[in-house]
Amino acid sequence: PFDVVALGESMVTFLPTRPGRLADVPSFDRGIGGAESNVACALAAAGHRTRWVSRVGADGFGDHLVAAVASYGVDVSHVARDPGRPTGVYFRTAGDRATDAHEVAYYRAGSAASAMTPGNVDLTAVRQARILHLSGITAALSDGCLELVRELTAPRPGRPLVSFDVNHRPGLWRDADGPALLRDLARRADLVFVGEDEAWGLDGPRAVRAALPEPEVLIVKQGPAGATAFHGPHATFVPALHVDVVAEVGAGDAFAAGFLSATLRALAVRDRLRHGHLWAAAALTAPGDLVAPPARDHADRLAALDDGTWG
Ligand code: KDG
Repeated sequence: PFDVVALGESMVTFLPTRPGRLADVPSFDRGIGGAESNVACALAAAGHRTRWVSRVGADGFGDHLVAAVASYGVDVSHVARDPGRPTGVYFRTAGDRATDAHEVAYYRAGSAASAMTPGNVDLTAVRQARILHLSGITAALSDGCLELVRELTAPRPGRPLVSFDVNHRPGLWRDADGPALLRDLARRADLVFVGEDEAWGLDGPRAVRAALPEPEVLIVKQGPAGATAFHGPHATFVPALHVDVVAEVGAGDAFAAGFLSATLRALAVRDRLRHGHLWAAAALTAPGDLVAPPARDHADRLAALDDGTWG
């Protein structure tokens, strides 16, 4: 099996070539994004065997996405092409440093990936994994996608370890049910990543754990302060690194990938969190959604520092 299989929608991304509002910026650089393929690409770049499962249009953007993800060493043999629907794209600004406000314009409604269902995705190929990585974004895309996430998180013998990043994207949910649905899905996973700012209005990591007791490992990300992992009866907090943030988008995916990489290497929970922060720091200091992770020996040396770096 693969170390990690990730399933979800990816998009071609367009980032302004200079600061400003979408209304004003005249030109954009092309990149790729998509929370789950970001995780797959980062893990593959770090030497883990990974597969990304999805659907894209039979169009040029679909060609680009598949080729770009494959270039990281990710298996794309189960990315289907849909001749009747387009590949999603999106535009975003990096954000205003002072106000942290950034604009996101999705063009993904009716996309090939949003038409995924348990019937048109090869579920056997998805389950050929030690870890199956999913996110709440997929649940928001359509009824068929929600059904697919429900199917993949349902208890069954031999199920891979299910990793679920809540990734609440308010702009994608069509009604007010989003948060409740995401909570139900998170409770079915083995390993959950959730940001404090998307944690159902709960106050602090312990309150989040009390509301989500089921997952074997629950990671509550506390923004620039750090992250707490709850595992069995234990709670481990590791402060984040201080970096000059260029763009926050993609940092959560990098954190998840770093944590999963260290999990696959059977490192201690404290070191899983440290690797999460190190990979996130790489993403925070680069403009795109998807950034290569730090080299393993370099990250291992940084994770082992005992000089106050880690509080
Ligand atoms: O996590 C980063 C993602 O938000 C970005 O790459 C695009 O998947 C994406 C989304 O749906 O917002």
